[in-house]
Amino acid sequence: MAFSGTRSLSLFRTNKAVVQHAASRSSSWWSGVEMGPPDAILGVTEAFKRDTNPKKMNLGVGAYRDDSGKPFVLPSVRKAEELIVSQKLDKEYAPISGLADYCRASIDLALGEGNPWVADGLNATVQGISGTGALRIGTAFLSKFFPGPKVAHLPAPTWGNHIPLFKHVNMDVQQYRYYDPKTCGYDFAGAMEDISNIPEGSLIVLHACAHNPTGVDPKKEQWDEMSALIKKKNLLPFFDMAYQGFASGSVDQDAYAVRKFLQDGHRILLSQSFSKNMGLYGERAGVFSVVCQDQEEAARVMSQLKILIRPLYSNPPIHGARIVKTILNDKDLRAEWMVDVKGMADRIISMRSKLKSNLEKEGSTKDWSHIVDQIGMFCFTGMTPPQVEKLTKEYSVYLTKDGRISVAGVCSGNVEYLAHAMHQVTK
Ligand code: KET
Repeated sequence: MAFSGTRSLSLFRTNKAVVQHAASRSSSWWSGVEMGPPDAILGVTEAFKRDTNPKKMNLGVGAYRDDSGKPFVLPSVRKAEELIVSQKLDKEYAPISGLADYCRASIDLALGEGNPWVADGLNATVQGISGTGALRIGTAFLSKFFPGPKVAHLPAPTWGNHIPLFKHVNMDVQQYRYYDPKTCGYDFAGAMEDISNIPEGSLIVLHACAHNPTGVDPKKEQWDEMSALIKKKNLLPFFDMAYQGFASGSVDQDAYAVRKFLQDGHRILLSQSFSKNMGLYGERAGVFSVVCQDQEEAARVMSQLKILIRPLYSNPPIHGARIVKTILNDKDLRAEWMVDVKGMADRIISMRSKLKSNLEKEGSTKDWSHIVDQIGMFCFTGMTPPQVEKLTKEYSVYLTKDGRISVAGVCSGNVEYLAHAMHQVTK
């Protein structure tokens, strides 16, 4: 128990004190607080850290590792940091909405340089505490102002934290078909049917690219059809873009859906994260935007976003945002960053094929083609919860219970071990 030592010990010295202690325990403020479960994703890292097996692998959280299995700080990020330090900047508060030039560079990255929506001032964009914080501002805004049903329609499955993000603001969650376990691919027909049954004027959440946890994205033509249907049903699309650049290696290609929906006349919500594509996990650099009808509406929305943020955390941290804007606004650093992103995406792709070929070498007769067909950081392996449990218990390979592995955590030195372990538990 985590009670402070000296005080509770002195209470035990006399019988009277013991009685006092017991009485105060039963009437404690927090006696009704139940022990909660560990987080489905971050709890995996906690368990991994406790394991003493030298062969252990953490394929739980989506965090990129270099080919020797070490956390990776992008060379472009290191350079940006050196530039920032050399400028001896102050540590004043950021505005409530964050650093303006950071917000501008970020939304331009998503919507494209010189895009008409930013040029026309239609976006209300604020800095968020990374992707999660950006989503949390979004859910707070929706809960207060969304005129449609207070229900979020999410893909099945979706990133685990999406559900509590909506529940925390008292919104309900429903899920539309997305993943087909039979093909380990996108259930386009099922998704279209379910979307066509969502009540008009509702909210739909879409993963902009590199869907988590499945690694399965709609094709361009499928996005086009989804956009048309979602327009017809007058649904409000909320794009979560946590992996721009990680699917294809190109930030522009990965923004296809977001830009296409805007071109088709949708007014969207958008959350962005630089955790993955700049490797800024702990810096918490994110962005939330509402693309509005006109400038006057954008100004009203912006005023309310600031009113929501102020009591939540007042204003956001500055260091990560400075890194991002330094990279995005400097031609050479930006070009170097694009190479860094492509390098990370390519290393993941090469690990996918190595994992598949090593499974075949092990003698596995299962069809593992989805390992190479899926994209982004994750592979939804199809392993069952008992197989996952065995993989962790007997081989110290840590992953989420749904069978998702972060391919970004696999490297040349452990891919054979992983294939061996996966074959052992699935044969
Ligand atoms: N959206 C999605 C789809 C997502 O996968 C994550 C993170 C986030 C938003 C938020 O990222 P942030 O670090 O707040 O910028 N996903 C990984 C980490 C996590 O669960 O927190 C993961 O799924 O492993």
